[in-house]
Amino acid sequence: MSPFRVTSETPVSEILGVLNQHGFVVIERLVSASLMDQLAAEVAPFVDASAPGRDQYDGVHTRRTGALIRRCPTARTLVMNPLVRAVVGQFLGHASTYQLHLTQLITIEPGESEQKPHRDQMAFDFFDFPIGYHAQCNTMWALTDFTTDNGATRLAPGSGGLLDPESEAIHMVQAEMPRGSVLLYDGKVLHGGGANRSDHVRQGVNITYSVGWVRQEENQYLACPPEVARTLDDDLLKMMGYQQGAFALGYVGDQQDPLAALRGTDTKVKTVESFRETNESFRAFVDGIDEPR
Ligand SMILES: O=C(O)CCC(=O)C(=O)O
Ligand SMILES: [Fe+2]
Repeated sequence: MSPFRVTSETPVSEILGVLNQHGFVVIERLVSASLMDQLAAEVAPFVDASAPGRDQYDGVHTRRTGALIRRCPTARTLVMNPLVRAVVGQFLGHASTYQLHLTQLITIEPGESEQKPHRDQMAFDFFDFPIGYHAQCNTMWALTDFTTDNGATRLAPGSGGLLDPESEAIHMVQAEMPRGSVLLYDGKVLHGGGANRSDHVRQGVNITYSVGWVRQEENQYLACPPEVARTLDDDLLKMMGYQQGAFALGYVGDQQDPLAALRGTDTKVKTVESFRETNESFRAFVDGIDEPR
């Protein structure tokens, strides 16, 4: 794993270099054990209430616990972690905005077998995004240590191209990492949960991000109802999708900004003109619009 490992001191450009080259990178010990203790305590009752998966893909010995923004205040700090946002913001910087895609605690219990290798971008109805186009960037935070025995995520370095998932030639490595570390991986890299041959659970907080123009995997507007959303700060709400995803996406009613609508004020979304600086295609489009007479 060493070529894929960095620290919180590593410059963002280097972290991006590893992510771009291999499809994933591990930042070791990015948050403290006490933050993870707090998160574990908040989420524990919901894990106990989550049913195991119904098929081999979800994992019949795996519990998936979502809605972490609502249920687990400490997960909000992971979603908004500055270093992760710096990396993801640049990785998905080709789009006008990026957003939270899902939050899910994945608890792999003893006896679980390997999950089928897959690319997470298949969630978009198996649409074949062009090889160089990244629609999402994922994180897996180690709530417990991740070891080869307890089911650390398996990944195939450099498999973001056209490699056939069924191919025998796929070489997988495991993202072993101590508690508090985070694995970042793109939506194209082949990966899957590992088998848990140990006598204890493996828990990872899966928080993923996508470009602002796709549908989110977890419905943030219902997973976190408006009465809770109104208690959250603006930056987190924008990340959850209370923002204009692109010039014509996500408005409410008469072109009202979604965050303003939640707060009960009446601000219009930005015009197409305001996207001129950020996007070459917008620039060309806006330049072709006649001035009002
Ligand atoms: O639990 C893991 O290590 C990976 C899970 C995963 O890749 C998924 O469910 O999409
Ligand atoms: Fe996955």
